[in-house]
Amino acid sequence: MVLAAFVSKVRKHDLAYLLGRFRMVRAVYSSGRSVIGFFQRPAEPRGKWHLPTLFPHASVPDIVQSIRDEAVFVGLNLPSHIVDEIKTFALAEPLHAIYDPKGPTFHYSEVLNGIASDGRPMPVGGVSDPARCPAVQKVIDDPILRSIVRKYLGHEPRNIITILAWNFASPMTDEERRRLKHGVIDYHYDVAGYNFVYASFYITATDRYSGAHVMMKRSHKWKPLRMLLGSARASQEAVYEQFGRENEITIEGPAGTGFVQDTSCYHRASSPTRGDRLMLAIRFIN
Ligand SMILES: O=C(O)CCC(=O)C(=O)O
Repeated sequence: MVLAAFVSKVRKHDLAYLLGRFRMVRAVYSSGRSVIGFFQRPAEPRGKWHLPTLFPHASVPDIVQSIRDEAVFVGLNLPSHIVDEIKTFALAEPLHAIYDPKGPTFHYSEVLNGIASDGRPMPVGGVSDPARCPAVQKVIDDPILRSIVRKYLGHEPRNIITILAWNFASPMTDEERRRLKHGVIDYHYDVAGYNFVYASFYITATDRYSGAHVMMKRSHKWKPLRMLLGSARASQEAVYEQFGRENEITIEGPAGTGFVQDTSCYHRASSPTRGDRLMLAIRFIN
């Protein structure tokens, strides 16, 4: 049964979706990429490594070690001028509904209690191409962040996907949120490619009532076969039973709080009920 479901999923996805969930495959991919990278290494490092960093106090080895051990490092925090610039940008930009990306756009100020002014329920609203914001681009290009990513993955990532989205507080039920494609409120692990690591930053102060990110520490290291071959989603009970409730953390913090995560761990967003959350997520893949 589980195998049949897996095969059918594989048919609908690609090879990376089939293989990227296995730690061994990720390790082999990484080693291959670093060997290729060694021979292709340019005389001068490519990119914008000469830029000043936004994280002058970060210790790259400690952060990488924390992601290896725990699946996350919390505390790669953005300076307030960058937070302010990103927030101003997201307040002014047209947003699209997560469940209707080609539908009518709306602005942050037009959403009240999770309802847009045209009456559509709105769990999440995203900004198109957020790297247009110079402050977002500075975060993407940050030499310390890129060094963390390179050292964790073992190679330079080929794809970077940037998401800047508001999660709107509302009395909406979780069932309604799921129906409106806010399925990440349920525990799941990501299979974004053969290898990946994400950096996320709260642009608004965030706690458990305003959509805090929740995760199971160390669940990136090993999963039983039924969790690897079956759906990437799992019930809270199954995750607690497998990894221990004591390993669950809720990441709360002031605006600017940043965390770098191996999202092959079980994680989820919480449903905001009392405050909106604006989060910048940068996905470094393959
Ligand atoms: O929004 C969040 O806190 C979680 C997002 C997430 O789970 C995902 O993108 O896979």
